[in-house]
Amino acid sequence: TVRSYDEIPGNWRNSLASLYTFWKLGGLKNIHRIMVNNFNTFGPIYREKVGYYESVNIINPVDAAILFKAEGRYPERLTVEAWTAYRDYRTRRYGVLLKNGEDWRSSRVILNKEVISPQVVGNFVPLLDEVGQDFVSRVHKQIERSGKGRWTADLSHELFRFALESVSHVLYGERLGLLQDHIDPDTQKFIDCITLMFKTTSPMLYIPPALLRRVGAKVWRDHVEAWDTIFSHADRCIQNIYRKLRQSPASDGKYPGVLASLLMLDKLSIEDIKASVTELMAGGVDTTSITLLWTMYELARYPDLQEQLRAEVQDAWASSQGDMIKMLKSIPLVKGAIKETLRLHPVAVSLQRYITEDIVIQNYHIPSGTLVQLGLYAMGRNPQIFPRPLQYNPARWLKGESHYFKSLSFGFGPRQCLGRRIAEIEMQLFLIHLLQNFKIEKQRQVDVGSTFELIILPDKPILLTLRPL
Ligand code: HEM
Ligand code: 2DC
Repeated sequence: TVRSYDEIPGNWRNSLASLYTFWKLGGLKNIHRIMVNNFNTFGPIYREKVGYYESVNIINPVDAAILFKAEGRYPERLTVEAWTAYRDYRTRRYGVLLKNGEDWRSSRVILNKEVISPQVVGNFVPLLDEVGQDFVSRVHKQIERSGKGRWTADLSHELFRFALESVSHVLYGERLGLLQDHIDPDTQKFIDCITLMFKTTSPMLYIPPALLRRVGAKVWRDHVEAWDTIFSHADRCIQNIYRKLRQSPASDGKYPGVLASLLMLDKLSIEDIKASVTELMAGGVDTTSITLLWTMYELARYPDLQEQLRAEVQDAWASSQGDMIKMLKSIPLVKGAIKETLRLHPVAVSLQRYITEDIVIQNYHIPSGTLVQLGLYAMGRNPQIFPRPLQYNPARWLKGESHYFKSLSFGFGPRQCLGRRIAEIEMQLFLIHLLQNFKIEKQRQVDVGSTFELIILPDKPILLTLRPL
């Protein structure tokens, strides 16, 4: 017999007890580890009430499958209220990230065609390849300058620039020039504001932004300022393309980028296009850059694995004769490495859906309308799900074993990450070029942990050394 909703284990009846564990385990910046701790205490399903939202948390791939079957026609995540509050405050339109219902679906269907459909993503390859090559040139130049035959740095800033240059090339069909020595201060400010926007979002998961706004709290003011900068900078980029397109409509058969394609398609209003393209631009910076930084860190820790990957890349290069689309089809271990990085260091601590029908998970009844969260970070580190979970082992994604609902770093189904294909191609090409040119090394004995600032980030700077092969 199925047990009732109220029998689900957890401290949900006692918010004070939850608050105590929350605080004792380091609170806000530790959410991912608190979730691991909760699964260890309560088992594979628990119910909780933290701050103003209540949820049921699950960890097993088979349970994830049940969850996603009940997501309905208009899948909905936990609303990040800070983000909607900002748009309401400034009377700005929601983009695809924040829309829901039919409004979301109609935008998403059109965006899918221009951003993740197999018919268009081939167009992104030469654009992203060019940026990858330029990153390598920049590193060679820095090595030369150092006079030491190597370059040691906290590469996060370089990677932010690389990621913004990449996503902009795809969105606008134009280079911003961020891999040159001198970077426009407004662009640097844009990059800094994305990080600040994420950082100021996390406290507002627990304290309602409307309240913080009323008392004039600093986090709210910083959050508003961050989004203001993001929107005004993105607006300038968008206006620039819009103006050019009106002066001389592209017709030379060259792929013009996502924004121009959307404008020419003429199926979304300009305001809708602006809102979603701004989200794509902002969503395309910290996500891929940090994932690449973690990947370089892991490859520096496992030099033999790094050589294996390099060998795969060299073989693929030889057999594809410079045809990058072909090349991307023959690097399974590089792709496994990206999956492996996201298993241990996911961008999103959890995936969430409001279920649209009653379901049974772990023999508990969960009513329609409940917010159910899959603990992505906890799942990736669970030894029952991934044997020897702390081992960075890209080959685990190649073997014959089942990967049923285990590869969920970009989410699942029609509401999954819209930038997924851009992100994947960008990261694969980056790693190809990097491995073909440099050895990646790290300082001895520095173990890097992680911290939650809405997305999961390294808790200290990662110093890496790049040495020409
Ligand atoms: C949504 C992860 C890069 C734009 C999401 C979601 C996840 C995610 C987990 C929620 C999916 C769900 O609820 O099922 C990642 C990871 C990335 C990445 C791991 C890179 C390593 C990007 C990039 C962009 C982007 C590069 C923009 C170019 C978006 C947008 C959504 C989204 C717009 C909302 C889609 C919707 O609500 O319909 N991402 N993301 N992401 N991501 Fe990403
Ligand atoms: C954060 O409890 C923790 O891809 C919350 O590129 C639940 C939650 C809801 C939505 C998630 C968010 C978490 C993490 C960051 C995500 C976001 C959806 C999209 C966003 C995963 C897990 C992200 C980083 C987008 C951001 C685009 C934005 C800057 C315009």
